[in-house]
Amino acid sequence: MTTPTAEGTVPWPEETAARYRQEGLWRDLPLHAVLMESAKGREDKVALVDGDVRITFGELVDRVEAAAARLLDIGLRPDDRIVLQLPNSWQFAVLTLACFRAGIVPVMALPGHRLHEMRAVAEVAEARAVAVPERIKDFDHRRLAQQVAEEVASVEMIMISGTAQADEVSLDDLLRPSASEDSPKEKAGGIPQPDPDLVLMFLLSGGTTGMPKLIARTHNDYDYNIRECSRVSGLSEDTVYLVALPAGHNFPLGCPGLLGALFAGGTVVMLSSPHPVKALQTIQNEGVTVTAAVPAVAQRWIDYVEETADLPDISSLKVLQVGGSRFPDELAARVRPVLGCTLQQVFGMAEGLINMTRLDDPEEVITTTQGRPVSSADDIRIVDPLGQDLPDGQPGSILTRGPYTPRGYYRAPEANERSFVEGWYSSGDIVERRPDGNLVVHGRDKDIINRGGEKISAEEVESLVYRLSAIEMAAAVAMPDPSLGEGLCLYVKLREGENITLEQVRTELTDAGLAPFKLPERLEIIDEIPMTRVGKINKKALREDVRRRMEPSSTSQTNYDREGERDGHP
Ligand code: OOB
Repeated sequence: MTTPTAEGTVPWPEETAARYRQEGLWRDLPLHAVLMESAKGREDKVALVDGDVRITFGELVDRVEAAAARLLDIGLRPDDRIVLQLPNSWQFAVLTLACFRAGIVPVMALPGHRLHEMRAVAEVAEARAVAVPERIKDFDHRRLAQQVAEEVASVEMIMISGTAQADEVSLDDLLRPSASEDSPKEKAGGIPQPDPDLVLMFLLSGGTTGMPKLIARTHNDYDYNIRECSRVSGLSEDTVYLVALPAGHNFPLGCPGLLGALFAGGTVVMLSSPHPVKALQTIQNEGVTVTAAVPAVAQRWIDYVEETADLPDISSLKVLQVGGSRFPDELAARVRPVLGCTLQQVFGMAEGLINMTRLDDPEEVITTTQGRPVSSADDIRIVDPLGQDLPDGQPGSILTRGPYTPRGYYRAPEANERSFVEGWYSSGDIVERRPDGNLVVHGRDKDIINRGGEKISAEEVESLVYRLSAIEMAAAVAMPDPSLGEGLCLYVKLREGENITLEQVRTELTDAGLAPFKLPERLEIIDEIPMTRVGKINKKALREDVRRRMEPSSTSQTNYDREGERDGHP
Protein backbone atom coordinates (compact mmCIF):
# COMPACT_ATOMS: atom_id res chain seq x y z
CA MET A 1 0.00 0.00 0.00
CA THR A 2 1.66 3.19 -1.13
CA THR A 3 -1.00 5.87 -0.91
CA PRO A 4 -0.16 8.76 1.47
CA THR A 5 -2.85 7.86 3.99
CA ALA A 6 -1.97 4.18 3.99
CA GLU A 7 1.65 5.03 4.75
CA GLY A 8 0.78 6.71 8.02
CA THR A 9 -1.54 3.99 9.32
CA VAL A 10 -0.77 0.91 11.38
CA PRO A 11 -2.41 -2.01 9.59
CA TRP A 12 -3.80 -5.14 11.17
CA PRO A 13 -1.32 -8.06 10.99
CA GLU A 14 -1.71 -9.95 7.72
CA GLU A 15 -2.88 -13.19 9.27
CA THR A 16 -5.46 -11.34 11.38
CA ALA A 17 -6.76 -9.51 8.31
CA ALA A 18 -6.94 -12.80 6.43
CA ARG A 19 -9.02 -14.29 9.23
CA TYR A 20 -11.43 -11.32 9.26
CA ARG A 21 -11.90 -11.81 5.51
CA GLN A 22 -12.32 -15.52 5.73
CA GLU A 23 -14.92 -15.16 8.47
CA GLY A 24 -16.81 -12.68 6.32
CA LEU A 25 -16.34 -9.79 8.74
CA TRP A 26 -14.48 -7.82 6.10
CA ARG A 27 -16.45 -8.04 2.86
CA ASP A 28 -14.11 -6.12 0.58
CA LEU A 29 -16.91 -3.80 -0.46
CA PRO A 30 -16.33 -0.07 -0.86
CA LEU A 31 -18.77 1.54 1.55
CA HIS A 32 -20.84 3.30 -1.10
CA ALA A 33 -21.68 -0.11 -2.58
CA VAL A 34 -23.64 -0.79 0.60
CA LEU A 35 -25.69 2.34 -0.04
CA MET A 36 -26.29 1.35 -3.69
CA GLU A 37 -27.57 -2.01 -2.48
CA SER A 38 -29.93 -0.53 0.10
CA ALA A 39 -31.21 2.00 -2.45
CA LYS A 40 -32.20 -0.75 -4.86
CA GLY A 41 -35.98 -1.09 -5.08
CA ARG A 42 -36.40 1.90 -2.72
CA GLU A 43 -35.70 4.65 -5.23
CA ASP A 44 -38.80 6.63 -4.24
CA LYS A 45 -38.51 6.18 -0.51
CA VAL A 46 -37.29 9.17 1.51
CA ALA A 47 -33.71 8.58 2.66
CA LEU A 48 -32.77 11.97 4.07
CA VAL A 49 -34.76 14.75 5.74
CA ASP A 50 -33.35 18.16 6.63
CA GLY A 51 -36.06 20.71 7.44
CA ASP A 52 -38.11 21.06 4.28
CA VAL A 53 -35.57 19.18 2.17
CA ARG A 54 -36.50 15.55 1.49
CA ILE A 55 -34.17 13.41 -0.60
CA THR A 56 -35.21 9.97 -1.82
CA PHE A 57 -32.83 7.03 -2.12
CA GLY A 58 -32.88 7.44 -5.90
CA GLU A 59 -31.97 11.11 -5.61
CA LEU A 60 -29.36 10.41 -2.96
CA VAL A 61 -27.51 7.88 -5.11
CA ASP A 62 -27.70 10.23 -8.08
CA ARG A 63 -26.36 13.19 -6.12
CA VAL A 64 -23.61 11.10 -4.53
CA GLU A 65 -22.44 9.73 -7.89
CA ALA A 66 -22.58 13.14 -9.54
CA ALA A 67 -20.80 14.87 -6.65
CA ALA A 68 -18.07 12.21 -6.54
CA ALA A 69 -17.36 12.83 -10.23
CA ARG A 70 -17.37 16.61 -9.72
CA LEU A 71 -14.92 16.32 -6.80
CA LEU A 72 -12.51 14.64 -9.21
CA ASP A 73 -13.34 17.12 -11.97
CA ILE A 74 -12.33 20.08 -9.82
CA GLY A 75 -8.92 18.56 -9.34
CA LEU A 76 -9.14 16.40 -6.25
CA ARG A 77 -7.73 12.89 -6.50
CA PRO A 78 -8.52 9.67 -4.69
CA ASP A 79 -6.86 9.64 -1.25
CA ASP A 80 -6.82 13.45 -1.01
CA ARG A 81 -8.14 14.70 2.31
CA ILE A 82 -10.94 17.21 2.97
CA VAL A 83 -11.45 18.63 6.45
CA LEU A 84 -15.19 18.53 6.84
CA GLN A 85 -16.76 20.94 9.30
CA LEU A 86 -20.44 21.08 8.49
CA PRO A 87 -23.45 21.31 10.75
CA ASN A 88 -25.97 18.45 10.72
CA SER A 89 -27.47 18.92 7.29
CA TRP A 90 -28.22 17.07 4.07
CA GLN A 91 -25.00 18.56 2.71
CA PHE A 92 -23.01 16.75 5.39
CA ALA A 93 -24.49 13.39 4.40
CA VAL A 94 -24.19 13.84 0.62
CA LEU A 95 -20.65 15.22 0.74
CA THR A 96 -19.48 12.47 3.09
CA LEU A 97 -20.95 9.76 0.86
CA ALA A 98 -19.55 11.42 -2.26
CA CYS A 99 -16.09 11.40 -0.69
CA PHE A 100 -16.50 7.71 0.12
CA ARG A 101 -17.55 7.06 -3.49
CA ALA A 102 -14.56 8.91 -4.94
CA GLY A 103 -12.06 7.51 -2.46
CA ILE A 104 -11.46 11.02 -1.10
CA VAL A 105 -10.89 10.97 2.63
CA PRO A 106 -13.02 13.25 4.83
CA VAL A 107 -11.48 14.40 8.12
CA MET A 108 -14.37 14.64 10.58
CA ALA A 109 -13.91 17.93 12.42
CA LEU A 110 -16.70 19.13 14.70
CA PRO A 111 -18.65 22.40 14.33
CA GLY A 112 -17.25 23.54 17.69
CA HIS A 113 -13.65 23.37 16.53
CA ARG A 114 -11.68 26.55 15.93
CA LEU A 115 -8.34 27.51 14.41
CA HIS A 116 -6.26 25.60 16.96
CA GLU A 117 -7.95 22.28 16.15
CA MET A 118 -8.69 22.87 12.46
CA ARG A 119 -5.12 23.88 11.69
CA ALA A 120 -3.75 20.88 13.57
CA VAL A 121 -5.91 18.30 11.80
CA ALA A 122 -5.42 19.92 8.39
CA GLU A 123 -1.68 19.79 8.94
CA VAL A 124 -1.48 16.18 10.06
CA ALA A 125 -3.85 15.06 7.30
CA GLU A 126 -2.16 17.34 4.72
CA ALA A 127 -5.66 18.29 3.63
CA ARG A 128 -6.19 19.86 0.22
CA ALA A 129 -9.62 21.28 1.01
CA VAL A 130 -11.73 22.52 3.90
CA ALA A 131 -15.53 22.33 3.73
CA VAL A 132 -17.46 24.71 5.99
CA PRO A 133 -20.76 26.59 6.22
CA GLU A 134 -20.65 30.38 5.97
CA ARG A 135 -21.57 30.74 9.62
CA ILE A 136 -22.96 28.79 12.54
CA LYS A 137 -24.77 31.15 14.88
CA ASP A 138 -22.46 34.16 15.18
CA PHE A 139 -19.25 32.39 14.24
CA ASP A 140 -17.70 33.05 10.83
CA HIS A 141 -16.58 29.65 9.52
CA ARG A 142 -15.56 31.11 6.16
CA ARG A 143 -12.99 33.28 7.94
CA LEU A 144 -11.83 30.22 9.88
CA ALA A 145 -11.40 28.24 6.65
CA GLN A 146 -9.47 31.15 5.13
CA GLN A 147 -7.12 31.22 8.12
CA VAL A 148 -6.56 27.47 7.82
CA ALA A 149 -5.82 27.91 4.10
CA GLU A 150 -3.38 30.74 4.87
CA GLU A 151 -1.53 28.76 7.52
CA VAL A 152 -1.53 25.23 6.13
CA ALA A 153 0.36 24.96 2.86
CA SER A 154 -1.48 21.88 1.54
CA VAL A 155 -4.93 23.54 1.74
CA GLU A 156 -5.84 24.93 -1.69
CA MET A 157 -9.61 24.89 -1.72
CA ILE A 158 -12.40 26.23 0.42
CA MET A 159 -15.79 24.62 -0.06
CA ILE A 160 -18.71 26.65 1.20
CA SER A 161 -22.21 25.57 2.07
CA GLY A 162 -24.28 28.71 1.41
CA THR A 163 -23.37 31.49 -0.99
CA ALA A 164 -19.88 30.84 -2.35
CA GLN A 165 -17.53 33.59 -3.45
CA ALA A 166 -15.62 33.55 -6.73
CA ASP A 167 -12.55 31.74 -5.40
CA GLU A 168 -14.53 29.15 -3.45
CA VAL A 169 -16.20 25.88 -4.39
CA SER A 170 -19.96 26.06 -3.91
CA LEU A 171 -21.19 22.96 -2.11
CA ASP A 172 -24.75 23.57 -3.22
CA ASP A 173 -23.49 23.41 -6.79
CA LEU A 174 -21.16 20.47 -6.18
CA LEU A 175 -23.90 18.44 -4.48
CA ARG A 176 -26.70 19.17 -6.98
CA PRO A 177 -28.41 16.33 -8.87
CA SER A 178 -26.90 15.14 -12.13
CA ALA A 179 -28.11 16.92 -15.26
CA SER A 180 -27.97 16.61 -19.02
CA GLU A 181 -25.16 19.15 -19.30
CA ASP A 182 -22.91 17.07 -17.03
CA SER A 183 -19.75 15.52 -18.42
CA PRO A 184 -20.02 11.95 -19.74
CA LYS A 185 -18.08 10.77 -16.70
CA GLU A 186 -20.79 12.03 -14.37
CA LYS A 187 -23.52 10.36 -16.34
CA ALA A 188 -21.71 7.10 -16.78
CA GLY A 189 -20.74 6.91 -13.13
CA GLY A 190 -17.50 5.62 -14.52
CA ILE A 191 -15.10 6.61 -11.78
CA PRO A 192 -12.94 3.87 -10.26
CA GLN A 193 -14.09 2.09 -7.11
CA PRO A 194 -11.95 2.74 -4.02
CA ASP A 195 -9.96 -0.13 -2.56
CA PRO A 196 -11.91 -1.29 0.55
CA ASP A 197 -8.68 -1.83 2.47
CA LEU A 198 -7.74 1.82 2.15
CA VAL A 199 -8.63 4.70 4.43
CA LEU A 200 -12.32 5.64 4.29
CA MET A 201 -12.11 8.63 6.63
CA PHE A 202 -10.34 10.10 9.61
CA LEU A 203 -12.17 10.34 12.90
CA LEU A 204 -10.80 12.62 15.61
CA SER A 205 -9.67 11.10 18.85
CA GLY A 206 -10.80 12.57 22.13
CA GLY A 207 -7.32 11.80 23.33
CA THR A 208 -4.90 12.99 25.93
CA THR A 209 -2.14 14.63 23.89
CA GLY A 210 -1.48 18.29 23.14
CA MET A 211 -3.00 17.98 19.68
CA PRO A 212 -5.99 16.00 18.42
CA LYS A 213 -5.02 12.68 16.85
CA LEU A 214 -6.46 11.17 13.70
CA ILE A 215 -7.91 7.69 13.53
CA ALA A 216 -7.84 6.13 10.08
CA ARG A 217 -10.89 3.94 9.53
CA THR A 218 -10.98 1.71 6.45
CA HIS A 219 -14.00 0.80 4.30
CA ASN A 220 -13.73 -2.77 5.54
CA ASP A 221 -13.51 -1.99 9.23
CA TYR A 222 -16.18 0.71 9.27
CA ASP A 223 -18.58 -1.39 7.21
CA TYR A 224 -18.27 -4.08 9.87
CA ASN A 225 -18.61 -1.50 12.69
CA ILE A 226 -21.85 -0.25 11.17
CA ARG A 227 -23.24 -3.72 10.47
CA GLU A 228 -22.73 -5.03 13.98
CA CYS A 229 -24.10 -1.85 15.59
CA SER A 230 -27.15 -1.92 13.29
CA ARG A 231 -27.84 -5.52 14.23
CA VAL A 232 -27.57 -4.86 17.97
CA SER A 233 -29.69 -1.70 17.72
CA GLY A 234 -32.33 -3.51 15.68
CA LEU A 235 -32.23 -1.23 12.63
CA SER A 236 -34.44 -2.07 9.65
CA GLU A 237 -36.06 -0.32 6.74
CA ASP A 238 -38.69 0.89 9.21
CA THR A 239 -36.07 2.84 11.13
CA VAL A 240 -36.32 6.62 11.25
CA TYR A 241 -33.04 7.78 12.79
CA LEU A 242 -32.65 11.27 14.23
CA VAL A 243 -29.16 12.81 14.08
CA ALA A 244 -29.11 15.22 17.03
CA LEU A 245 -25.44 14.96 18.05
CA PRO A 246 -22.75 16.41 15.75
CA ALA A 247 -22.82 14.07 12.74
CA GLY A 248 -19.03 13.85 12.39
CA HIS A 249 -18.81 12.05 15.71
CA ASN A 250 -18.50 8.26 15.50
CA PHE A 251 -21.63 7.68 17.61
CA PRO A 252 -24.26 9.38 15.38
CA LEU A 253 -22.25 8.61 12.23
CA GLY A 254 -21.77 4.87 12.35
CA CYS A 255 -22.84 3.30 15.67
CA PRO A 256 -25.16 2.59 13.89
CA GLY A 257 -25.91 6.24 13.23
CA LEU A 258 -26.92 7.87 10.02
CA LEU A 259 -24.91 5.46 7.87
CA GLY A 260 -26.46 2.44 9.59
CA ALA A 261 -29.95 3.81 9.03
CA LEU A 262 -29.33 4.53 5.33
CA PHE A 263 -27.71 1.13 4.78
CA ALA A 264 -30.71 -0.57 6.42
CA GLY A 265 -33.03 1.24 4.00
CA GLY A 266 -34.40 3.48 6.75
CA THR A 267 -34.78 7.26 6.87
CA VAL A 268 -32.35 9.77 8.40
CA VAL A 269 -33.49 13.06 9.89
CA MET A 270 -30.85 15.76 10.35
CA LEU A 271 -31.29 18.25 13.17
CA SER A 272 -28.82 21.02 13.90
CA SER A 273 -29.23 20.96 17.68
CA PRO A 274 -30.46 18.52 20.32
CA HIS A 275 -32.51 21.22 22.07
CA PRO A 276 -35.51 19.38 23.58
CA VAL A 277 -38.18 21.62 22.05
CA LYS A 278 -36.92 21.03 18.51
CA ALA A 279 -35.90 17.43 19.05
CA LEU A 280 -39.21 16.26 20.51
CA GLN A 281 -41.22 18.12 17.89
CA THR A 282 -39.10 16.49 15.19
CA ILE A 283 -39.62 13.06 16.73
CA GLN A 284 -43.37 13.61 16.43
CA ASN A 285 -43.29 15.18 12.95
CA GLU A 286 -41.07 12.57 11.36
CA GLY A 287 -42.06 9.52 13.41
CA VAL A 288 -38.50 9.06 14.66
CA THR A 289 -37.89 5.53 16.01
CA VAL A 290 -34.28 5.74 17.24
CA THR A 291 -31.77 8.39 18.16
CA ALA A 292 -28.47 8.84 19.99
CA ALA A 293 -27.77 11.26 22.82
CA VAL A 294 -25.04 11.99 25.32
CA PRO A 295 -26.15 11.80 28.98
CA ALA A 296 -26.41 15.60 29.27
CA VAL A 297 -28.85 15.69 26.34
CA ALA A 298 -30.85 12.70 27.59
CA GLN A 299 -31.17 14.42 30.96
CA ARG A 300 -32.51 17.59 29.35
CA TRP A 301 -35.06 15.61 27.38
CA ILE A 302 -36.18 13.72 30.49
CA ASP A 303 -36.42 16.93 32.56
CA TYR A 304 -38.27 18.69 29.77
CA VAL A 305 -40.84 15.91 29.41
CA GLU A 306 -41.39 15.81 33.17
CA GLU A 307 -41.79 19.58 33.45
CA THR A 308 -43.83 20.36 30.36
CA ALA A 309 -47.55 20.14 29.78
CA ASP A 310 -48.88 19.73 26.25
CA LEU A 311 -45.94 17.81 24.83
CA PRO A 312 -45.48 16.50 21.30
CA ASP A 313 -46.39 12.83 20.88
CA ILE A 314 -43.09 10.94 21.00
CA SER A 315 -44.59 7.44 21.10
CA SER A 316 -42.86 6.55 17.80
CA LEU A 317 -39.50 6.58 19.63
CA LYS A 318 -38.56 2.99 20.42
CA VAL A 319 -34.86 3.25 21.29
CA LEU A 320 -32.81 6.00 22.91
CA GLN A 321 -29.09 5.28 22.72
CA VAL A 322 -27.04 7.05 25.37
CA GLY A 323 -23.25 7.16 25.48
CA GLY A 324 -20.16 9.33 25.27
CA SER A 325 -19.84 9.65 29.04
CA ARG A 326 -21.13 7.70 32.02
CA PHE A 327 -24.93 7.76 32.24
CA PRO A 328 -25.77 7.86 35.97
CA ASP A 329 -27.85 4.84 37.02
CA GLU A 330 -30.58 7.04 38.56
CA LEU A 331 -31.09 8.84 35.25
CA ALA A 332 -30.93 5.64 33.25
CA ALA A 333 -33.80 4.29 35.33
CA ARG A 334 -35.97 7.25 34.30
CA VAL A 335 -35.71 6.74 30.55
CA ARG A 336 -38.40 4.11 30.11
CA PRO A 337 -40.95 5.54 32.58
CA VAL A 338 -40.59 9.13 31.34
CA LEU A 339 -39.78 8.82 27.63
CA GLY A 340 -41.57 5.52 27.04
CA CYS A 341 -38.75 3.93 25.05
CA THR A 342 -35.99 1.39 25.56
CA LEU A 343 -32.64 2.72 26.72
CA GLN A 344 -29.57 1.38 24.99
CA GLN A 345 -26.37 2.31 26.78
CA VAL A 346 -23.38 2.69 24.49
CA PHE A 347 -19.79 2.72 25.68
CA GLY A 348 -17.79 3.40 22.56
CA MET A 349 -14.78 5.18 21.18
CA ALA A 350 -13.69 6.62 17.86
CA GLU A 351 -10.74 4.24 18.07
CA GLY A 352 -13.09 1.29 17.52
CA LEU A 353 -14.61 -0.90 20.22
CA ILE A 354 -18.34 -0.37 20.73
CA ASN A 355 -20.23 -1.87 23.67
CA MET A 356 -24.00 -1.79 23.90
CA THR A 357 -26.69 -3.10 26.17
CA ARG A 358 -29.10 -5.30 24.21
CA LEU A 359 -32.66 -4.17 23.61
CA ASP A 360 -34.04 -7.29 25.35
CA ASP A 361 -31.65 -7.19 28.31
CA PRO A 362 -33.23 -7.17 31.79
CA GLU A 363 -33.95 -3.63 33.03
CA GLU A 364 -31.21 -4.01 35.64
CA VAL A 365 -28.59 -4.57 32.93
CA ILE A 366 -29.92 -1.70 30.83
CA THR A 367 -29.92 0.80 33.68
CA THR A 368 -26.70 -0.11 35.49
CA THR A 369 -24.22 -1.35 32.86
CA GLN A 370 -22.66 -0.01 29.68
CA GLY A 371 -23.27 -3.27 27.84
CA ARG A 372 -20.89 -5.62 26.07
CA PRO A 373 -19.01 -5.63 22.77
CA VAL A 374 -21.21 -5.60 19.67
CA SER A 375 -19.04 -8.25 18.00
CA SER A 376 -17.96 -11.68 19.23
CA ALA A 377 -14.68 -10.95 17.44
CA ASP A 378 -13.92 -8.09 19.84
CA ASP A 379 -11.27 -9.11 22.37
CA ILE A 380 -11.25 -7.43 25.76
CA ARG A 381 -8.89 -7.64 28.71
CA ILE A 382 -9.20 -5.93 32.08
CA VAL A 383 -5.76 -5.47 33.61
CA ASP A 384 -4.09 -4.06 36.72
CA PRO A 385 -1.39 -1.36 36.56
CA LEU A 386 1.25 -4.05 35.89
CA GLY A 387 -0.69 -5.39 32.93
CA GLN A 388 -1.86 -8.55 34.72
CA ASP A 389 -5.33 -9.80 33.83
CA LEU A 390 -7.94 -9.25 36.53
CA PRO A 391 -10.85 -11.56 37.34
CA ASP A 392 -14.44 -10.52 36.61
CA GLY A 393 -15.83 -8.12 39.16
CA GLN A 394 -12.57 -6.23 39.69
CA PRO A 395 -12.19 -2.86 37.99
CA GLY A 396 -9.06 -2.29 35.92
CA SER A 397 -7.82 -0.76 32.67
CA ILE A 398 -9.59 -2.01 29.57
CA LEU A 399 -7.52 -3.22 26.61
CA THR A 400 -9.12 -4.15 23.32
CA ARG A 401 -8.46 -5.31 19.79
CA GLY A 402 -10.72 -6.49 17.02
CA PRO A 403 -11.90 -6.18 13.43
CA TYR A 404 -12.88 -2.51 13.66
CA THR A 405 -10.28 -1.27 16.17
CA PRO A 406 -7.26 0.01 14.20
CA ARG A 407 -3.80 -0.81 15.55
CA GLY A 408 -2.51 2.74 15.84
CA TYR A 409 -3.18 6.44 15.32
CA TYR A 410 -2.28 8.13 12.06
CA ARG A 411 1.28 9.41 11.92
CA ALA A 412 1.66 9.38 15.70
CA PRO A 413 4.39 6.91 16.71
CA GLU A 414 4.83 8.43 20.18
CA ALA A 415 1.14 8.35 21.02
CA ASN A 416 1.00 4.79 19.69
CA GLU A 417 3.80 3.80 22.01
CA ARG A 418 1.62 4.85 24.94
CA SER A 419 -1.86 3.82 23.78
CA PHE A 420 -1.21 0.56 21.94
CA VAL A 421 0.39 -2.40 23.67
CA GLU A 422 1.19 -5.32 21.39
CA GLY A 423 -1.78 -4.53 19.19
CA TRP A 424 -4.14 -3.88 22.10
CA TYR A 425 -5.66 -0.41 22.36
CA SER A 426 -5.66 0.98 25.88
CA SER A 427 -8.49 3.53 26.10
CA GLY A 428 -7.60 4.71 29.61
CA ASP A 429 -11.00 3.72 30.98
CA ILE A 430 -11.34 1.87 34.30
CA VAL A 431 -13.89 -0.84 33.72
CA GLU A 432 -15.34 -3.81 35.56
CA ARG A 433 -16.53 -6.88 33.68
CA ARG A 434 -19.42 -8.54 35.45
CA PRO A 435 -19.76 -12.33 35.38
CA ASP A 436 -22.60 -11.91 32.83
CA GLY A 437 -20.12 -10.20 30.49
CA ASN A 438 -21.54 -6.70 30.81
CA LEU A 439 -19.13 -3.85 31.44
CA VAL A 440 -19.48 -1.13 34.04
CA VAL A 441 -17.37 1.99 33.55
CA HIS A 442 -15.99 3.14 36.91
CA GLY A 443 -13.76 6.00 35.84
CA ARG A 444 -10.59 6.57 33.91
CA ASP A 445 -6.85 6.94 34.34
CA LYS A 446 -6.33 9.27 31.38
CA ASP A 447 -5.82 12.99 31.66
CA ILE A 448 -8.95 14.28 29.98
CA ILE A 449 -12.05 16.16 31.00
CA ASN A 450 -15.26 14.62 29.65
CA ARG A 451 -17.56 17.61 29.37
CA GLY A 452 -20.95 16.18 28.49
CA GLY A 453 -19.40 13.71 26.03
CA GLU A 454 -16.95 16.24 24.54
CA LYS A 455 -13.44 15.15 25.40
CA ILE A 456 -10.92 17.80 26.41
CA SER A 457 -7.23 16.96 26.69
CA ALA A 458 -5.85 18.59 29.85
CA GLU A 459 -2.43 18.86 28.21
CA GLU A 460 -3.83 20.69 25.22
CA VAL A 461 -5.43 23.38 27.41
CA GLU A 462 -2.44 23.65 29.76
CA SER A 463 0.04 24.12 26.93
CA LEU A 464 -1.93 27.13 25.66
CA VAL A 465 -2.36 28.58 29.15
CA TYR A 466 1.43 28.94 29.43
CA ARG A 467 1.22 31.72 26.84
CA LEU A 468 0.04 33.94 29.69
CA SER A 469 3.19 35.31 31.21
CA ALA A 470 1.53 35.74 34.63
CA ILE A 471 1.22 31.98 34.98
CA GLU A 472 4.07 29.92 36.35
CA MET A 473 2.30 26.58 36.53
CA ALA A 474 -1.11 25.32 35.39
CA ALA A 475 -3.25 22.22 35.76
CA ALA A 476 -6.59 21.55 34.10
CA VAL A 477 -8.84 19.16 36.00
CA ALA A 478 -12.41 17.92 35.90
CA MET A 479 -14.89 19.41 38.34
CA PRO A 480 -18.43 18.17 39.00
CA ASP A 481 -21.14 19.73 36.85
CA PRO A 482 -24.80 19.00 37.50
CA SER A 483 -25.83 18.95 33.85
CA LEU A 484 -22.70 18.06 31.89
CA GLY A 485 -21.24 15.60 34.38
CA GLU A 486 -17.90 17.37 34.31
CA GLY A 487 -16.67 20.87 33.71
CA LEU A 488 -13.15 22.23 33.44
CA CYS A 489 -11.43 23.89 36.37
CA LEU A 490 -8.03 25.49 35.86
CA TYR A 491 -5.61 25.63 38.76
CA VAL A 492 -2.75 28.08 38.43
CA LYS A 493 0.29 29.21 40.37
CA LEU A 494 1.15 32.81 39.50
CA ARG A 495 4.53 34.43 39.12
CA GLU A 496 5.57 36.89 41.85
CA GLY A 497 3.40 40.00 41.92
CA GLU A 498 1.14 38.89 39.04
CA ASN A 499 -2.60 38.47 38.94
CA ILE A 500 -5.11 37.08 36.50
CA THR A 501 -8.86 36.57 36.07
CA LEU A 502 -10.87 33.77 34.54
CA GLU A 503 -12.01 36.13 31.79
CA GLN A 504 -8.40 36.95 30.86
CA VAL A 505 -7.59 33.26 30.61
CA ARG A 506 -10.66 32.59 28.48
CA THR A 507 -9.86 35.52 26.21
CA GLU A 508 -6.26 34.37 25.73
CA LEU A 509 -7.34 30.81 24.89
CA THR A 510 -10.04 32.09 22.54
CA ASP A 511 -7.48 34.27 20.78
CA ALA A 512 -5.24 31.21 20.48
CA GLY A 513 -8.07 29.57 18.53
CA LEU A 514 -9.15 27.00 21.10
CA ALA A 515 -12.66 25.52 20.71
CA PRO A 516 -15.10 27.23 23.10
CA PHE A 517 -16.14 23.94 24.72
CA LYS A 518 -12.55 23.56 26.00
CA LEU A 519 -12.42 26.88 27.86
CA PRO A 520 -12.07 26.72 31.65
CA GLU A 521 -15.24 27.51 33.55
CA ARG A 522 -13.57 28.08 36.87
CA LEU A 523 -10.18 29.40 37.95
CA GLU A 524 -8.42 28.63 41.21
CA ILE A 525 -5.29 30.56 42.05
CA ILE A 526 -3.16 28.69 44.59
CA ASP A 527 0.26 29.17 46.13
CA GLU A 528 1.65 25.75 45.29
CA ILE A 529 0.46 23.12 42.82
CA PRO A 530 0.54 19.80 44.68
CA MET A 531 2.95 17.23 43.26
CA THR A 532 3.15 13.45 43.56
CA ARG A 533 6.22 11.67 44.84
CA VAL A 534 7.39 11.03 41.28
CA GLY A 535 7.22 14.73 40.50
CA LYS A 536 4.00 14.86 38.50
CA ILE A 537 1.15 17.26 39.19
CA ASN A 538 -1.18 15.58 41.67
CA LYS A 539 -4.42 15.90 39.74
CA LYS A 540 -6.29 13.59 42.07
CA ALA A 541 -5.64 16.02 44.94
CA LEU A 542 -6.80 18.93 42.77
CA ARG A 543 -10.00 17.14 41.73
CA GLU A 544 -10.75 16.49 45.40
CA ASP A 545 -9.91 20.08 46.22
CA VAL A 546 -12.30 21.55 43.68
CA ARG A 547 -15.01 19.15 44.80
CA ARG A 548 -14.59 20.45 48.36
CA ARG A 549 -14.59 24.07 47.25
CA MET A 550 -17.83 23.50 45.35
CA GLU A 551 -19.70 22.07 48.29
CA PRO A 552 -22.75 24.22 49.10
CA SER A 553 -21.14 25.79 52.20
CA SER A 554 -18.19 27.26 50.34
CA THR A 555 -18.71 30.15 47.95
CA SER A 556 -16.61 31.20 45.03
CA GLN A 557 -16.74 34.18 42.75
CA THR A 558 -14.79 32.56 39.98
CA ASN A 559 -17.41 30.25 38.54
CA TYR A 560 -18.22 31.17 34.97
CA ASP A 561 -21.86 31.74 34.18
CA ARG A 562 -22.67 29.53 31.24
CA GLU A 563 -26.35 30.31 30.77
CA GLY A 564 -27.20 30.81 27.16
CA GLU A 565 -24.48 28.41 26.09
CA ARG A 566 -26.76 25.45 26.41
CA ASP A 567 -28.83 25.55 23.25
CA GLY A 568 -26.15 24.13 21.02
CA HIS A 569 -24.45 20.83 21.17
CA PRO A 570 -23.24 19.74 24.54
C1 OOB B 1 -17.44 8.14 22.16
O1 OOB B 1 -16.25 8.23 21.49
P1 OOB B 1 -15.06 9.22 21.82
O2 OOB B 1 -13.95 8.79 20.96
O3 OOB B 1 -15.53 10.63 21.73
O4 OOB B 1 -14.67 8.99 23.35
C2 OOB B 1 -14.33 7.73 23.85
C3 OOB B 1 -14.28 7.79 25.35
C4 OOB B 1 -14.13 6.45 26.02
O5 OOB B 1 -12.80 6.01 26.05
C5 OOB B 1 -14.67 6.76 27.40
O6 OOB B 1 -13.70 7.43 28.15
C6 OOB B 1 -15.80 7.72 27.12
O7 OOB B 1 -15.50 8.31 25.87
N1 OOB B 1 -17.10 7.04 27.03
C7 OOB B 1 -17.83 6.61 28.08
C8 OOB B 1 -19.02 6.07 27.55
N2 OOB B 1 -18.98 6.19 26.21
C9 OOB B 1 -17.80 6.78 25.91
N3 OOB B 1 -17.57 6.62 29.40
C10 OOB B 1 -18.52 6.09 30.21
N4 OOB B 1 -19.69 5.58 29.77
C11 OOB B 1 -19.98 5.53 28.46
N5 OOB B 1 -21.15 5.02 28.03
O8 OOB B 1 -17.68 8.76 23.16
C12 OOB B 1 -18.42 7.19 21.55
C13 OOB B 1 -18.17 6.62 20.32
C14 OOB B 1 -19.09 5.75 19.77
C15 OOB B 1 -20.27 5.47 20.44
C16 OOB B 1 -20.52 6.06 21.67
C17 OOB B 1 -19.60 6.93 22.23
